[in-house]
Amino acid sequence: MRLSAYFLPLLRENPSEAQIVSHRLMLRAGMIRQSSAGIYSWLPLGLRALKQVEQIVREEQDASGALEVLMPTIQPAELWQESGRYDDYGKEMLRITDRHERAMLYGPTNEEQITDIFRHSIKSYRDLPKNFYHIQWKFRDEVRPRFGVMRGREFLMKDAYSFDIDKRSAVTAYFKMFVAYMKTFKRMGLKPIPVRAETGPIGGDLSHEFHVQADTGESELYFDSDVVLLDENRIDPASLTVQDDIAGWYAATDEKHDPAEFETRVPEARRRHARGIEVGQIFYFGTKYSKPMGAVVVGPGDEPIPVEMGSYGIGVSRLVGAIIEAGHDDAGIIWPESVAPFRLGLVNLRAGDARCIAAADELYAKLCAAGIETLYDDRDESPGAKFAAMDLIGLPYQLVVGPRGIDKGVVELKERGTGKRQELSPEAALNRLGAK
Ligand code: 5CA
Repeated sequence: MRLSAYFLPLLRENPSEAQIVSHRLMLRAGMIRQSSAGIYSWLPLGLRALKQVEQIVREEQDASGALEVLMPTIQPAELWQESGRYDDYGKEMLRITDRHERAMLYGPTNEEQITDIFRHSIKSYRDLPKNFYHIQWKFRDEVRPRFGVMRGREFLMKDAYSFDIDKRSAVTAYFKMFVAYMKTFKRMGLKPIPVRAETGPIGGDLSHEFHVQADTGESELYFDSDVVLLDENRIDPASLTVQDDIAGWYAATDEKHDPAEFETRVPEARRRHARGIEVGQIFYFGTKYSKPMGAVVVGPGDEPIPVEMGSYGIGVSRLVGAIIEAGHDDAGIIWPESVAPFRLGLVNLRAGDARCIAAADELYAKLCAAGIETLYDDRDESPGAKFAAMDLIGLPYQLVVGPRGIDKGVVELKERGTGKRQELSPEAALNRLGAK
């Protein structure tokens, strides 16, 4: 993509409304634009990052065996009246009346909707287990939307819903998701901290939240620093002791924190008290929705069995902010390669110089041919402005073409994360980037 033809409305100044670094950087890098409180448009660069995050989430959900569906954002109130949550949910729910005076709502979550789909089509224990997920916009009329996409009112969530015949297999489904979540967040370059959590308005008695440690996080965590050693590849979701294995590491939100247990179980040197950003939460809640809504299957002995359910959320749009909180420096964002909106920024330092244009155009053509996602700064701007822009948007690599390099037959390759620079022949640079 040529920057001259792109839409990248960078801001020079720090926007005064942004209190945390990810919000500041997302605005300055032209990724998002606020529409109203807690509601954002995603501009081209931001949308590319959001799609990258979404795709990793999708791949790991698919790998876990969950089936992708797409449910609507607008739901009928009757479904929520059936589960009993219509009145409980309170002012966070955006209630809408259609032209026929029917009560509708903009979904804050989809337990009722998926249970309705399930009960209409799945009638036998033989069709279980099942896990359905979708990646869809949600609306919660938060009292205090803040920190940009971190606590929005409209936000993108991946939510999955599992259906099982009994508690044992429902808990297996729960820990399968636990493993999928660890893999998902690690692929994004994060160090997820899974903690025991309260279930809140979703309900149930088993829940974990997944956090990214950050001083700007809204949650307070107490954990054993060894929790980062938890290796999801060694968790067997079907084992009877899986809960004990995971409980082996002390990690809890402040609501679930037990100071006495913390002191007995965790040596002082490993006790951590830190803030975290909640990027996902999983719940096992048994028959909380299946019973009132009649999601019942016929069991092996022809007996009716209300199905055992769990639900599993990931804050897809929040993750974009969380990844930036975890990866930035004074100059701007530092994207992990897996979620970077482009892999490479190609910079022509002299937009008016025929030799530079020819060399940069040729590199650009080769990079495109090799399928390397490149943002090509071909604008007529000062070198300083170009370097600052590239550092701000934080693509993993920068390839710089300038007149002095051309005289020597070299280009400069810079790694954004380490700041390491290297002069290479154009061929060697393409090689390094895997384009040859
Ligand atoms: N139905 C369940 C699981 S599918 C559920 O709604 N869980 S949740 O309430 O924990 O939300 C799932 C994830 O969405 C959270 O872990 C968080 O990462 C994200 N999220 C929740 N509220 C917001 C918000 N206001 N802005 C951005 N992300 C949010």
